[in-house]
Amino acid sequence: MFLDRVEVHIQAGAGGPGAVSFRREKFIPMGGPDGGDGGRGGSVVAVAQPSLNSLADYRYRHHFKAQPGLNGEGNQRHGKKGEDLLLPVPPGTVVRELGTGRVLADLTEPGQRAVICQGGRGGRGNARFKGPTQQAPRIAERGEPGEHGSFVFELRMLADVGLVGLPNAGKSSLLAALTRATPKVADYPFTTLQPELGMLDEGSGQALLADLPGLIEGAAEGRGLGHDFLRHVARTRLLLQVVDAGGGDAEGARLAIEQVEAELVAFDAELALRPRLIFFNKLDLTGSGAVVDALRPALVERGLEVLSGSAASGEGLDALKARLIRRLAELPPPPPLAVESRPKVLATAFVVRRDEGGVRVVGETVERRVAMTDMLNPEAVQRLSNYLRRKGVERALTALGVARGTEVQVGDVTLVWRPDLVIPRRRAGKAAPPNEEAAP
Ligand SMILES: Nc1nc2c(ncn2[C@@H]2O[C@H](COP(=O)(O)OP(=O)(O)OP(=O)(O)O)[C@@H](O)[C@H]2O)c(=O)[nH]1
Ligand SMILES: [Mg+2]
Repeated sequence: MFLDRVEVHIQAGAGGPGAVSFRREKFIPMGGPDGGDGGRGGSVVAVAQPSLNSLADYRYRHHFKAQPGLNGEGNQRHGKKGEDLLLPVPPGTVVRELGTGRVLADLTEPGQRAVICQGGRGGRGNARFKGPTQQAPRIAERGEPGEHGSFVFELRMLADVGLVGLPNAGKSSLLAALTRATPKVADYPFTTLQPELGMLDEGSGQALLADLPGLIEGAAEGRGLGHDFLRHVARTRLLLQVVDAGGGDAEGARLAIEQVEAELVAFDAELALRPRLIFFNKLDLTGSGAVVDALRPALVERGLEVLSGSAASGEGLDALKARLIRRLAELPPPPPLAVESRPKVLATAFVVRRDEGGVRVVGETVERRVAMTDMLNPEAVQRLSNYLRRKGVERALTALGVARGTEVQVGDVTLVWRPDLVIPRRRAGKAAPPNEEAAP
């Protein structure tokens, strides 16, 4: 089943917690801190895999989570890194952030990778908290939470030539006649329901052709099937506009050309500038020659190249093939989409607000700091208190009239607001007592 747009929800792994540990050796009763850092959490990484040609693998699975990093250990051993989670996607997949629509990656090259959510860094072990005033720190950080978010994977096929035209013009017949592809052909509109690729192989070169569902008026606004598929046209270097010349109705054919042009432009004005060939099809039918003769001069006047022939009889197809290959040789490959990175620097600002859930502090750095605090460790809680005071969170809570003992939500963590319990930082020279395990 062809699928070219999916929403995914992604969570990278959290970093592992750092360790609190002290060196213990036979004749060294009070060793220094030697707790190692936690391992980095696994990232979630999209990889362009040439064997795929649709996003069908994501039809039923939308949630992806990478492994967390492991705990740091004593003896300065760092925790093992969480394994990255690889998400294979077909080449041509664009990754956008859901909501903002920001393009985060355009995976055009086979094997190309993009980190979508970065794993959290490991928490620091107590060995790293040693300092002149802190000879025996009993503190370690928890790991940093992994990045998370909702994203859209969108496939924009990397074909060279896009076949566009009204339903029934003979686009699929042409694809079948020019390549080895075997698309469905039938005498009713909207036979083609999804893009189909075929490789045109001429001695002088190759071209990947994409047969698309027929366009009708309003396709750019979502009518018919055209809308979703127009984005595949966006990447092609050359458009092959197929026009039904059978039936002897020159006025109808002229309108057909205009209608398709209008839909292309309505979808993306840039498509008006895309190199384009007009191919009058069904030349085997009586009256078709007159249609071509009537319309050709005005088209040529506009700078368009006009060819004609028949997908059914094969007439004119050699010339068409040669022309396609020659034109493509002159056209540069389309550039990948411009990519914007997600902001890597966390916002330092925070707000304190009251809602039905109680009092909440919202702010990236503050939330991260709280998440990385080991709440069972009094020293760590002390440090957090100092941090919240320095940052002005305390002041903001007081200003809001938050009563002592109130629960305050920060990210996923609930804190109890007790400003009077915050003990000032120890002064230099009065280090914390060495821990009991290491004591003789
Ligand atoms: N006589 C004649 N009939 C043709 C020619 N090309 C296509 N047809 C017929 O036109 C009808 C439509 O052909 P398709 O190739 O399915 O047309 P399409 O443009 O792909 O149509 P949609 O997929 O519905 O948009 C079929 O009955 C074909 O047999 C041609 O060169 N000559
Ligand atoms: Mg078709």
